[in-house]
Amino acid sequence: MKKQFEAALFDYSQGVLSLERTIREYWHDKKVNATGNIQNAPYSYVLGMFPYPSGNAHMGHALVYSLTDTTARLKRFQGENVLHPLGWDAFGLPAENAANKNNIHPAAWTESNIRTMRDEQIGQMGFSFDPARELNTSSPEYYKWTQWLFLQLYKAGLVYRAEEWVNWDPIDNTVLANEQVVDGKGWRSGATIERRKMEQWYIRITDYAERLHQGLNHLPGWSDAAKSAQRYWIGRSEGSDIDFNLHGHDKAEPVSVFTTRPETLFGATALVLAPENEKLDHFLKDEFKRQVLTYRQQALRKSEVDRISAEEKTGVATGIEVVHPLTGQVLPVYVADYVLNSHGTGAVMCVPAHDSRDYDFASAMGLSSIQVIDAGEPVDLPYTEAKGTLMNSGDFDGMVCENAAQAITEKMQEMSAGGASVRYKLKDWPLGRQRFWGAPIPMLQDQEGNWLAVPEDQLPVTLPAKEEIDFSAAKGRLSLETMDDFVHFAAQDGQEYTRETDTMDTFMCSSWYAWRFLGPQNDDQAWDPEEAFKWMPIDTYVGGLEHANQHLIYFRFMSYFLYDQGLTPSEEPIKKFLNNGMVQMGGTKMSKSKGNIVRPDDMIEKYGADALHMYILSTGPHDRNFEWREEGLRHKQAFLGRIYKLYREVKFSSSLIERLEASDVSESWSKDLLAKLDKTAKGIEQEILDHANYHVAIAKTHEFANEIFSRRAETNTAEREKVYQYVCQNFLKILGITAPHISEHLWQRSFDIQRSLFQQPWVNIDPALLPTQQYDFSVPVMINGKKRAEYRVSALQSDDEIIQGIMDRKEELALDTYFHGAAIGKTIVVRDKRAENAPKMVNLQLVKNHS
Ligand code: ANZ
Repeated sequence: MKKQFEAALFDYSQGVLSLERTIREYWHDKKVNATGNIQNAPYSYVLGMFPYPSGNAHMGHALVYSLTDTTARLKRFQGENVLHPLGWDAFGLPAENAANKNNIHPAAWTESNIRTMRDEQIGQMGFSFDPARELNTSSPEYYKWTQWLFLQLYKAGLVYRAEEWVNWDPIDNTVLANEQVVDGKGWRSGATIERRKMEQWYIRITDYAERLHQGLNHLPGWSDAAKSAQRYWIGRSEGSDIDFNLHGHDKAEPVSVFTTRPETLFGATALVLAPENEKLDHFLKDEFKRQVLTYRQQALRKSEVDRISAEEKTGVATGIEVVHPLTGQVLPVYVADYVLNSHGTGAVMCVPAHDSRDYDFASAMGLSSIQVIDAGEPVDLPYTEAKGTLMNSGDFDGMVCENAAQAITEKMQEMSAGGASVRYKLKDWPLGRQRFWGAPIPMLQDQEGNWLAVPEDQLPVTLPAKEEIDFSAAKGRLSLETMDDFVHFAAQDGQEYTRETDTMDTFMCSSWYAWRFLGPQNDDQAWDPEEAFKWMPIDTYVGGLEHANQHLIYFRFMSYFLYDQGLTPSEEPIKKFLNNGMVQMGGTKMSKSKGNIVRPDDMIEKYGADALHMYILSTGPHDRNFEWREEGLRHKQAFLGRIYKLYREVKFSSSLIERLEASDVSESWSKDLLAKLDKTAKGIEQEILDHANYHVAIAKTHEFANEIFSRRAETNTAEREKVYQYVCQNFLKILGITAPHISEHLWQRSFDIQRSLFQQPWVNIDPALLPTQQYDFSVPVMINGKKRAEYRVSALQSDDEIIQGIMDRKEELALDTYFHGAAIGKTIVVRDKRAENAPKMVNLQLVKNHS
């Protein structure tokens, strides 16, 4: 037995690479992975975050796209239209660095990497990407529309230019957004970030801070981890602004502080400014100027993380004084680096008795403290809880904290010296990068220095081509600034203009790529809004949690903006977000720097793509990190080898058996096997689509395979033989969603069927056999062809009852937004004739209301 098994395994493992290659060619020739467009079928968009074309696909790619591929294949089987594309996030520094080093154009480096990754690495995995939907963000056909989008933001008043403190990466020589600074270091270079003052283009993303924050409450398909990362980053905090007038300068603008604890106002013994805060520079007397400027310079060299986490607080006096708005007392103003310029107003009131940072600072500076909250028992200072009643606070004495906070805030409002305020950590998005390899910002300056937008019909503003670059003059640093033909030009009006030489942050390119996949060859539009209404929001999006503070913020912002422009159907771009875990080896993340990389192509060469695909999905819940074990791959290959052998040995009658149900057979052997098939298929659907438990789906696949192996010797009646063949045919669909090559191969070889396995319907699940309550279940609610909700129905309800039920629960189902300005047209309740006419899907056609 063992010998035989090994022989068969030998067979499969010997032939697997050519088997897989042949199958991929077949899929390609037959366009099996083309995006569906069947009327009245749901539209499902399944997307993995697109890769940077570094030239090296890694195990993370294999993991992300294995998750999307299995989802996409299952949904196709279920008869849905599926969009499952792959593109390239192709602008960025590595290409530019490589180009500088080797005097080649970054485009050439990028293209050759794309070829390697597409044709040799990711291509070998056999993922069901539609090749017609490929895109490359560094191609002029793409970045023309990135520039167009910039102009739409500009027209909407969401782009402005300002001189601000920016994060400066001294290795990559460029500005970075806060999102790209991780623990005080540049996210690519690892350089300690400096602060510089520069004039820059900004996107007013903070206009959307509140909506981005609130939107998180309506994302049931996101993990709590992803939502809280976003919540933290947006950093909404409710509090009050309080104004302090400058002592001795009655006419001067007051200094505002932001506080979450307005009830402690009487405990303020100083006012502290962030070092970068220049608002009071004007009032600095000479004897203080020097120390303030020196301290500022020192602070600029520290990262924000180091500043707030430093145990010893430092600071300098400014000699400036302010007046307490309620006591009239004169308080000193300090500059200290524990106050950040980027938060609140860049100034705080220092309340040593009730805030530990202020307490440390006051101790270091010898400032006094005033206790203003009576905890009801003796406490050590600082007492930081907001529990107790007020003391030393004039008219507010005796009030409990919460009431006092409100009363003091109202008082400030009455005095026009502040009031309630909401502040966000999220900052406007500095867009320009002082780099060559990015989408040029489509702005011009006339000779007087006025900025103008490049007219839309003149897009794209293209990067200089290879022939236009003098590599010897570039001296290892390509820079648009030095390329005169790019910078200067005379327009038709005879005027001379200069172009903006900053290029856009690559996060701009990836903030809208999901829409471009709806028609990447479209020359007339960035995308057709009608397509967006079919496909968006994305049904399943897969990628790393490390993007929660970067890409996902920009992506959500863009979607809100596009929604406001009427170009996409929903504010949120992603219904279900699966954040994948990391592949580890020796307990740490696989990475080049650690030298613990296992390359997917090496593994494919040894075991085949199907084994890799199955292994990687079987290692545990998708969001957990997992330890790489090559042994696991060997097991998967052995498993596939056994299946291969079985299908070779069984004599099938070669024809397709369309449907077989319990009622068609008489032996309990047959009924039982059919029931197990249906239960397995249903279980896998639920595990993948409802619970994202891909590993459990694979366990179920193994379990059912064992059933097939063990029943093989029992097919001794005509009925059993037929049932067995039917089950073997259907098992290939189940196996196909995780091991597509071998399944297609066995399908083609064992049965005389012209069409691809992946163009077959999913296992026909006989509802009578399922243990789940068949009279109370969920059906998809489709609005204009796109699934928008799930609704629980009973098989006994009439069409009218179902439609009415949905209309009554519009809000609960989060469908109300689709009904704004629209009237209900045709309604269809699709029923399943094979399942006692139980409702299967509800279609609502909405028509725009023009009245
Ligand atoms: C007085 C006070 C008294 C405070 C007290 C706290 C406790 P969030 O927004 O949740 O981080 N703060 C305000 N702006 C700051 C800045 N630019 N840099 C550093 N700290 C800043 O917390 C807001 C609180 O953090 C504010 O409330 C302020 O200190 C401080 F018993 O004001 B509080």
